[in-house]
Amino acid sequence: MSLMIRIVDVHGREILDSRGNPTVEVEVVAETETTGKKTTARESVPSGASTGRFEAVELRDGDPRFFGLGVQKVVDHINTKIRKEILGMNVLDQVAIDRKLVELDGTDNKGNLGANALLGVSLACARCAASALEMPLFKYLGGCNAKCWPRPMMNVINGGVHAKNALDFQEFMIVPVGACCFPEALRMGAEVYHYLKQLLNEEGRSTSVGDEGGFAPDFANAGEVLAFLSRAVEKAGYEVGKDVAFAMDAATSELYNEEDGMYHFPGEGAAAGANNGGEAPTEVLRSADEMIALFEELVEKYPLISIEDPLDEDDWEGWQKLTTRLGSKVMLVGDDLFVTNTKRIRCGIDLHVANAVLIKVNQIGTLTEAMDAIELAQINGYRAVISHRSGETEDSFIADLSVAVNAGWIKTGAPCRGERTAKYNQLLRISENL
Ligand code: 2PG
Ligand code: MG
Repeated sequence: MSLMIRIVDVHGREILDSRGNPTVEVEVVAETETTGKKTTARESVPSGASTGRFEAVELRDGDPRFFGLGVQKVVDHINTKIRKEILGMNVLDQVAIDRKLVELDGTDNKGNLGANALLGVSLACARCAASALEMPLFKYLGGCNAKCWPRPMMNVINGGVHAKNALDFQEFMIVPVGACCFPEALRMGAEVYHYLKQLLNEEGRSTSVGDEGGFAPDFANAGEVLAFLSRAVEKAGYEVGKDVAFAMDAATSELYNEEDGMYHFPGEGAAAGANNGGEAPTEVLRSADEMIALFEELVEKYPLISIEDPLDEDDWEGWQKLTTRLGSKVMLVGDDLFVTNTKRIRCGIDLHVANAVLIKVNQIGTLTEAMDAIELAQINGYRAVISHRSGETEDSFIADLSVAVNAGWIKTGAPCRGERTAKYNQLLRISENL
């Protein structure tokens, strides 16, 4: 007879995320049948700013509270419709729970109950199950073969929609490729981060931080950022490329204009104007081919090992061309392109597009579907990069998930701001057991 740990309560509430916007938190209580022991676990839901068009729907109230961003309707769905159906289920039956959630919602995009309602319940059930079994979450999720620490991609320069600076690309990350273990990787990243701050200070540039904890000064373009980061790495006593490499999230769906089919760089244009003695800024525009040429140039010049969303979320043809040209040299990560959705990942595999998938649990809405996406990627030779959102909470679920699935990569911001360090610190704890 299999162990029964019955769900006896589900409770949702509205809390705040790292941007001060409302998000969902869910508590699940389960009772172990044989002992009567009750276990409570809690999970919360992150939220993106540069959301992909094909992501599952994050439901918001749209009334005057919190500028329309309240989640009271979502909380109500959790505490009524979802609670009623989930009560009595075995918390160990994650797949059955997630299927029930998807079925209850009944839409393709989770627009009925909200992916934020489903995800909170789904993750809280998994954490409750692990806790009831007195197992570390990563072991519960991954079993006895969970053994691989993820290399952190630390976003130390923020731009795009994550900061109010002139930098058009969204994220510039350092990757401590020379580290022997996770604590060393984190130390190296944190040291470079502090030297970067020193350098910015010395040059009178801003050291205020963006949504993901990276600095957000004005840089004219990607090349300028990567050159500056190289100096910070050297100043920290590391070798650029050998000890510390770079990664970018270009997040180009935010720059692409469907009407003219071009990528728009307003910040780069303004900087060029300023350098020309204050002439009126002319916006820099690039075609898909020019974007590919730009990335080829950057890869040639800098140890750039990973580029996320280098082209628009629906430009499959451009992605194909780019993958042929750069796929053997760097990781090409689909975020807005794949949205953690097995249908879109399958499409990418068939078209030989990209070679890595960004995994964001809230893009799809349940743990089972996110794990299916990881599995599909991995069995087809695609890397899985487990990722936070720009709006986060102190929750550290994704740290455990990254080890559970032996992903090998995690991106969860700068080594700064509590909601980012929560994940890194959890990985420090987990590393003691690896
Ligand atoms: C991204 C993410 C996380 P957001 O684009 O990869 O870094 O940003 O959560 O705003 O979509
Ligand atoms: Mg992205």
